[in-house]
Amino acid sequence: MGAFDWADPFLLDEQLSEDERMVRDTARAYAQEKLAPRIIDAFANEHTDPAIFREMGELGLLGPTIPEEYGGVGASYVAYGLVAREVERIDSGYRSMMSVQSSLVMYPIHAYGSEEQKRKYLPKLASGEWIGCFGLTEPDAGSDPGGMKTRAVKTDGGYVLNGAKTWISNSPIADVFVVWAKSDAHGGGIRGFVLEKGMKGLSAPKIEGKLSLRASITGMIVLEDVEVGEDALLPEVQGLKGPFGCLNRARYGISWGALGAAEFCMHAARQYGLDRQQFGTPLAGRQLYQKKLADMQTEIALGLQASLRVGRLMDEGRFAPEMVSIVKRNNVGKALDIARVSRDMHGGNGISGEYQVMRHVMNLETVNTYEGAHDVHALILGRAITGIAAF
Ligand code: TGC
Ligand code: FAD
Repeated sequence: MGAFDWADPFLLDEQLSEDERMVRDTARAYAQEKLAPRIIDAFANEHTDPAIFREMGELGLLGPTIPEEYGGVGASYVAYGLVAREVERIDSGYRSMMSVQSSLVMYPIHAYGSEEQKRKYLPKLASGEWIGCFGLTEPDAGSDPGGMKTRAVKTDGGYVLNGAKTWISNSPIADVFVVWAKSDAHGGGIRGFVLEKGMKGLSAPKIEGKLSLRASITGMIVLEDVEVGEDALLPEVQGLKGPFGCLNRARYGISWGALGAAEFCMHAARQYGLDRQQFGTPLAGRQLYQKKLADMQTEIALGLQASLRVGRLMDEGRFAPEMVSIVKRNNVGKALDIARVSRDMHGGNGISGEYQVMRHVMNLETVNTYEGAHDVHALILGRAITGIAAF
């Protein structure tokens, strides 16, 4: 008979390769030593520290799946998921900063870009010298990005872009903007463009006063007659499958990340219950308290195994987007429930910043909405099950 580890019930650790464990350990040490001491103040003061990109870049945590010749470390998607889990164990906002840079900016430049674009942008994005953002959502096109109004009009030698993107992670501090627009030169089809800070007509105002993801800056991207050359177009993709190809990777990473946040909340509730005495015994000695911990442990263990399986299939080139919808929807929804229950198990202390579980609740509300809202992923699966689109 084997031993049972309450913190790793299905022995996930031994299902990883040595390289994956090494990346995980690097991310864990960085997150615990450098991110954990900053987060309470950063969240309270709505402060995003751009130095975090350079620190992560130095350790190879940005775009880790990108090949070494472009500045990545050629890691597996399982390793990428493990990084997301360690970073989001501290805060979903820090994972957002990392995953936008990796899956939504570096991935499309690598997958759809020209050789010149790859050489120009990827090494600086990998090192964190440049910060990237991804503009898909618009004020009137969120769950339905096909309804976007941003337009690229062909000119001699380039394009003129007009439109507005909103709720864009990293945009106010970004150097590189991957923006999706309908292009008249391509029959109104959706094309990707790589824009740069300082271009005339391009601005990225901050969205103030968020009550969630406060350590990760969010803004708009406003495009007013922004003129770009032909070299700004991502040449190798056309249509919604361009942005969705990026979202598959980011959503997959989030499925791991959210469980990192859930693990933090479960571990915190366990410790709190062991330390806190009421009615003459530790709270952890009560049946109701133990049932909540058992439910948390079960969902986390099952969710991690599912993400590991999807990651392995991604590494083998055999994943389908619907698999990603299952793990994104399930793991984030369950993580949000776990964070809320952990908050309850902390009693009044649960609402204080010091205990951190309320921050995870507030963050996971966003994570449940972005990258395809919880119900939108249900509809993606409903379409796959029935053959009928119910969006
Ligand atoms: P639909 O007709 O289904 O598809 C249009 C074309 O796209 C292809 N496609 C995909 N390709 C690759 N991967 C996927 N997951 C794909 N899903 C669809 C499809 O094959 C088709 O290709 P083609 O060649 O036939 O044209 O499109 P639809 O308009 O009906 O879409 C419906 C729906 C609900 C699936 C989609 O619109 C959706 O997923 N909505 C959610 C929007 C979303 O996730 N937005 C995320 C914005 S970015 C963000 O939130 C970043 S937060 C990051 C952070 O801070 O961490
Ligand atoms: P809506 O689409 O208006 O949805 C509102 C509600 O209606 C949801 O509950 C949804 O599930 C439901 N709904 C929608 N359609 C249907 C339907 N057909 N049937 C039933 N119910 C439906 N976007 C980017 O492009 N880049 C980013 O970097 C980025 N970062 C973000 C960071 C933050 C902090 C936040 C909050 C958002 C970010 N987003 C980003 C935007 C995010 O992807 C969208 O908020 C998300 O896709 C949902 O769109 P929406 O907010 O317009 O909601």
